Amino acid sequence: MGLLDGRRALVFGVANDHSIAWGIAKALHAQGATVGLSSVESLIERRVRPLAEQLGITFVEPCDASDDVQIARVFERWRERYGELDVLVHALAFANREDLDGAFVDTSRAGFRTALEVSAYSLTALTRAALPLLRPGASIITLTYLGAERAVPHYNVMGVAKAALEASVRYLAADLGPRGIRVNAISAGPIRTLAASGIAGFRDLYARFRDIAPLRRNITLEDVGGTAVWLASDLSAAVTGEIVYVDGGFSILGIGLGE
Ligand code: NAD
Ligand code: 0WE
Repeated sequence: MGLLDGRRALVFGVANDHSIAWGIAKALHAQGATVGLSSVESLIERRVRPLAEQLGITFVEPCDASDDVQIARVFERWRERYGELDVLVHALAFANREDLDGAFVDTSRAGFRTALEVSAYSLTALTRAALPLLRPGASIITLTYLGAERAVPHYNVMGVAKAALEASVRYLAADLGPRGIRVNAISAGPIRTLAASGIAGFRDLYARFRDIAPLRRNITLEDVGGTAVWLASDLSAAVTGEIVYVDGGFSILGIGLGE
């Protein structure tokens, strides 16, 4: 008996086996959910299909979350295959690389727009397209980071995009609550993924996290997957509009003196 037996889940944002989206897909699958994966076209055949095969997942569809035509198509395919949707996972973000380096004050209008469109608006776009398939009891989960609330060196415009994403979670939760649909975000501590690799300062931030966080360790895909299972299941039936911290307690500290 799994916590998610009979539930159907569509997970956006798989790039490789280090992706948070993949960690969540594995955790949902392990609890009995039927899982589908979506990613950008360029990653589908080489990266995502082989991972899907590991779990016997057959729904693997491309979708650029900044393109309404592709969004409409992926949910139409889902409807043809599975009819309804119980769990929607949004685990994607993008800002231009040059905006994650240097000073926030230098963010261009175009860079600001890209980060907000791909990383924040996409949650509302996916939610609206999914709505006809969602039933009472459905759960929508997105991923955010502490840089939404605090100024984290180099996170820059992504912090502004995550602030917009977190506000979107509250407005979507207020909109969809009357239909029995919940919307929450997981605020994860730093994890070594493709999106975190090669970023100025991430190495230091990752290494120091372990010495400062109350639990004195880094965050794993299993940590995030476990919380996603809880948010997807009826164990969290009265939880909506929340930002759930999966960060070993890092964000509760007034000052991190560490070891
Ligand atoms: P990742 O690189 O594995 O995943 C990011 C995904 O976003 C990729 O699959 C990429 O293809 C996708 N993406 C980018 N632009 C897209 C677009 N236009 N349309 C569709 N997909 C697009 O990295 P990750 O760390 O697993 O990131 C997943 C989520 O977790 C992001 O929202 C990120 O902000 C968040 N997050 C990450 C960390 C961390 O430390 N890694 C911490 C907290 C939150
Ligand atoms: O949300 C993120 C990263 C999102 C991200 C990463 C990239 C790298 C490659 C968005 N866009 C891009 N664009 C690229 O070209 N995280 C929470 C991980 C992360 O990124 C940081 C962090 C943390 C944590 C950047 C600076 C400081 C901390």
